[in-house]
Amino acid sequence: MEPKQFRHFIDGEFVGSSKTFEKRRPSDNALLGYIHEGGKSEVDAAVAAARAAMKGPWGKMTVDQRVELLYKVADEITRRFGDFVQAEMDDTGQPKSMMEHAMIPRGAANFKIFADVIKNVPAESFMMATPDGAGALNYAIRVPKGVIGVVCPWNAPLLLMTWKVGPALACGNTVVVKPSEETPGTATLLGEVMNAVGVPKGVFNVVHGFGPNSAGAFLTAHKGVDAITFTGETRTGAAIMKAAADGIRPVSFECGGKNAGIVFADADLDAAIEGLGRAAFLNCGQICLGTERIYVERPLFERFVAAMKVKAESLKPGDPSDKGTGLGPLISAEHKRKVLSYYEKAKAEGATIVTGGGVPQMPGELANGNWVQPTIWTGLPETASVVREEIFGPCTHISPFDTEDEVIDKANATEYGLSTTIWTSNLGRAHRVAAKIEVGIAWINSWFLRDLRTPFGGSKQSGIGREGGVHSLEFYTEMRNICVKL
Ligand code: NAD
Ligand code: 6OD
Repeated sequence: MEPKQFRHFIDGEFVGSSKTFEKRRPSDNALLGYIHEGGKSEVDAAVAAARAAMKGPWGKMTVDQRVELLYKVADEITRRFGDFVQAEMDDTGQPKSMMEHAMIPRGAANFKIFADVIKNVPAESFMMATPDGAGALNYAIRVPKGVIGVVCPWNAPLLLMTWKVGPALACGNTVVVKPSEETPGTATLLGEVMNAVGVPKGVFNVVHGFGPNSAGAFLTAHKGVDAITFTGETRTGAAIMKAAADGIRPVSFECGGKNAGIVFADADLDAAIEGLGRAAFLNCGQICLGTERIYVERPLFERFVAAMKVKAESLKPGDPSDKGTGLGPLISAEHKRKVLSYYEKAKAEGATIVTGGGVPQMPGELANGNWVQPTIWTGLPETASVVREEIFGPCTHISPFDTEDEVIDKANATEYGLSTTIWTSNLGRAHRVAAKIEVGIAWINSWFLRDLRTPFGGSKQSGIGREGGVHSLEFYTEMRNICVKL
């Protein structure tokens, strides 16, 4: 495999830096390529290009023209589907089927949905009385915020980048994206797509690099960035918020979680196992909405644990491009060390290990990858670190509960508030419990079922603001009221 060069995309051109760092495949540690590390000068150039583009043809386009271009972006992603699947699979090591059925189609859908939203959004207006009797008309228009800094994580690179870039561009902004240092591939491809369909230069820019003292920190501190949208860890969000305070620039944050799954004894067990098996292990547990703690009503507890064990053990780790592969690796050796340190903590804290807890035997070159076993624990108190802290691995703790109030209290006893998933055949109880869990998204008898028109985001330390459908417009546009004296 010839190593690739992951260059920045600035003002419609791919440009390199003198410093680079290695990108290795998570599945077998093979060298995939070199990522160019952006510093202050690359960020300055990208922000300058983005500011200039606001004044160029992009800034003068009608909504219809922008919508048409964004549809072309989505269609070009679909035309180059195989390239996107391969790039994301190389970067993350996750199974090809997930790339084909979820990650890459969502990348295209994120452009279409926000193109449709901006085309159809109504404006508000008010007639007011005036002393001379003639009155006045107020109407609001939405204008772009300007240059948006987009800081992305590695766990669903294209999906999460386009979830921000789609609405930002639909609203007429320009963007400078800082992809995760772990996953450069699809951001680079998206630059090619933008050029292929004729998005004006400077509208979409990418600067690769790290966070602190690197591209991420320079971008978020840059005075030429008008607003910052970020997905990643809560403590990174806190650092970015400090940078954004200078210039009181608005932020939209989607951060970490420690989401509770709740299973009542009247739940459809097979459906709950299917849903919670995905919530615990999909993407090797590296989904912010996933479930690292599950509470099961006592009469169902033993059967549930036994069935989840079967589910976990049925997930076969393997080459991401093989059809039978059900589990990918963790993103990096560093993340593997973190997850395994929690596996050790669970043991030290007295957990019963129902399954997993270690590293699987992998054949050939795959033995060099970042593999860990899907793991289930029981028997820990609510104070245990694996029950309290976000691990971001394929692991979950299952404990029994006796009453509705008890499980609501347990689910809410966390500084996070991203999502929950509730399983019951009693719909009255489902609605009642969903309304009481302090989260941005509560799923009932489902998990990660997404309608892109709905508000998405986190409560408490899981985020600031909501994106999705018209809610994205709150962040990506400025509302201006125009008052006309008649
Ligand atoms: P991370 O916070 O380590 O990194 C995210 C991005 O921030 C990267 O591009 C990184 O380079 C950059 N960054 C780091 N420090 C920075 C700084 N000081 N200034 C500017 N940029 C900086 O997160 P991650 O490890 O890439 O992703 C995993 C985390 O993301 C988990 O906590 C997960 O829960 C969270 N996440 C949340 C959602 C959500 O929708 N709520 C979605 C996906 C992931
Ligand atoms: O579905 C989405 O829009 C979204 N932001 C998903 C986040 C997944 C986190 O890992």
